[in-house]
Amino acid sequence: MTVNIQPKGTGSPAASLDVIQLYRTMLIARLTNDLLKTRKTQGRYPFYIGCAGHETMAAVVAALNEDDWLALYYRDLAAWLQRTGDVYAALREAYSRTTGPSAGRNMPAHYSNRRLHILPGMSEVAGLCPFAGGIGFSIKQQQGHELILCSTGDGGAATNDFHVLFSQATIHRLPVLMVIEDNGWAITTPTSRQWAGSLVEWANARGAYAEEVEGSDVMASYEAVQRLVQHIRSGRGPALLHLHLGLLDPHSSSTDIRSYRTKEELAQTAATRDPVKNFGRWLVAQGHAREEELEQMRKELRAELERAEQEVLQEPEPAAERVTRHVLSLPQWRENTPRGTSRQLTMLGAINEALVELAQRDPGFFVYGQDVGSSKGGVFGATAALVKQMPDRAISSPLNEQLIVGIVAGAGMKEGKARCAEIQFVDYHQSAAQTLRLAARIQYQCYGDWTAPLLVRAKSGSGGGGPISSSTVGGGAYGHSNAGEQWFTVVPGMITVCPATPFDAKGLLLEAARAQSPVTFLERGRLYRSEPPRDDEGIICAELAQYWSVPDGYYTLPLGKARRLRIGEGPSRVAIIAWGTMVLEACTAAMNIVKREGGAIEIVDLRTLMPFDQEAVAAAVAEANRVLVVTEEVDATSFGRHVHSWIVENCFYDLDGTPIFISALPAPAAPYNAPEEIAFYPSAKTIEASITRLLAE
Ligand SMILES: Cc1ncc(C[n+]2csc(CCOP(=O)(O)OP(=O)(O)O)c2C)c(N)n1
Repeated sequence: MTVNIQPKGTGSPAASLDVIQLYRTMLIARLTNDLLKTRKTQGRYPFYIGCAGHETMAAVVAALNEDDWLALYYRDLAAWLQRTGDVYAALREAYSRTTGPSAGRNMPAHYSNRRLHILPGMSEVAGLCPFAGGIGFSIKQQQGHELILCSTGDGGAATNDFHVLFSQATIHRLPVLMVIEDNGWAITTPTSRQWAGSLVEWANARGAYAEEVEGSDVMASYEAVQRLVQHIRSGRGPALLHLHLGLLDPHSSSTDIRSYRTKEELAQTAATRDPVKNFGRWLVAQGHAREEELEQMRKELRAELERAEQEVLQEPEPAAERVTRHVLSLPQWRENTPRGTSRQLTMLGAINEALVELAQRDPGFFVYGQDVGSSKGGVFGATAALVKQMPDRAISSPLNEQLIVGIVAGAGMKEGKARCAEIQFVDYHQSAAQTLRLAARIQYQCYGDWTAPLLVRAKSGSGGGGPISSSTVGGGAYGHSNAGEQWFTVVPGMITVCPATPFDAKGLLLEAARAQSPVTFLERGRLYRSEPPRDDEGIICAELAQYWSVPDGYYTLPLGKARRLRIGEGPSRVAIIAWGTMVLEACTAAMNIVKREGGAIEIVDLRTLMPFDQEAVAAAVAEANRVLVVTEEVDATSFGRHVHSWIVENCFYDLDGTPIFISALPAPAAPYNAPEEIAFYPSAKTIEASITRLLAE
């Protein structure tokens, strides 16, 4: 099937549009809609959401180039058909066939095709918007000639996600065309509840060129889009189209249309605002076609669709065995010996070096976050070296964490490689939580067609500098001291890393940038400038101190592999499972006990929290027969509790004593004042007391 696709780089006038072909595309969308609606009523599948009244989107896409990017929503079947010509996709998604755009995983009407630049459709209304901003950002960074169209409904225009896109696009003057398909309703809620005043005036006042148009007038819509596209392509920044439409069907197959719309309004909408009928009338009036020809086309297309449906029904359905496929992509680690000279470095120094390495090796790599482009290199100075050496790769963002994650995630999706978001304090990632979770889901939801490589670095954990035991208090308090792992390790599809030493921080960060799944890289604030831990007599822990020596240049360390540290001689008597700051606390505790009592204690530094190294944990427990898990998360549902529970379930017969769990206390966060803060966190002393108790059991 041929479609109305403009070749690259042309801005052809409306006259060059193949109007018959456009009508045909819109008609296929309507006929597919009607067929699928009927099949749902016949009980052939559980759900259908339609496009009737939104077929004008074919004309919107007809005004674009074939390599422009599309972030569509569930009413955009006509846009999909206009870009792909694929009449099978909607049928395949409805019948959940492996041949469909999501290989049968997503609900009907969620369009996606990486090769054809169509982003994976999300059920979360406007959930794609922040990613679309990231695609636009990447196009601009790479001086591409394309643009991205991002569509959503009038309800979608009220979401944070849409407002994030609007800010991304206007602040950075991105090549983004935002289309609000306003059909008057968000399920049963009228548009007047979604925004106040004029959307066009609002957008124009805030830096986007905006127009509104009656969408059932297809040619007027096409011409409006041409003007908006011209504005964007001339480098003047984003544009917004407020497209007024009439919704001809209920919201979805689960909605009773009569419960919120009157008979009269429905009849009026169908009579006057049906874009397919209106466009057909226009074609006849303008002499492009005769009514009988359009009717003949309708009959032929309906027959063609029914044949396609029969073919689709012969295609395979997904097999249950594949249910865990495409959840996570860990990079295949390649053995590499660091060749650079080693120097003593802080973790902050190691992170600075890793970011410069990444930028030098990958021309598209950048760090994006609050203050990261200042000469200070962000509030902690992690990008100071990057700013000095390659200033265009450290880009300061507005103060909006979802906006930050969206830019980086979208750019990573487009380029197939992770770019880096810096979240100043992990506590503040929360506005970005939805975008992060969606990024982690993308690979699964489209069965590996798209991935969302994304590196999120965040300062996390107790405030202050140095190990808790040797640096008194930190004063991080609320908003600056959350551990964070409890938020990320529960997200399927996400990798979570938390290094304890400078050597590991650099090697793991360099490896994390190779992952195709999103990585959250938790940097413990206390460890940024920390020295190696010491025992009560001030003796440095040599087993750990060696990892303050960091090679120059590039090296990587495997994700998903723990580091096993043995303090003392002989078989280990206790295994301590720890990560981040707690590795240092555990080393101090172990040194004190071993000095007093002899023997050995093993500390398993997980390094990667999810997926964690189950083999190393099981081996350490099997040797010591006693185990202790220590985390600085608060005592609620937490990652530490997960590891503890995994040990109970999987290592039960290796245990000679109760597996101990140590965490911060069950309170919202560490208070600012010193006595309460010290009481809040676990420290070497708490760990030491637990080891003594465990050994006496
Ligand atoms: C973030 C989010 N909140 C709620 C829902 C449930 N929901 C699905 S569609 C919808 C209405 C969307 O309305 P609008 O954006 O106007 O699009 P329309 O369906 O009218 O085209 C809602 C509330 C959802 N999918 N996502």
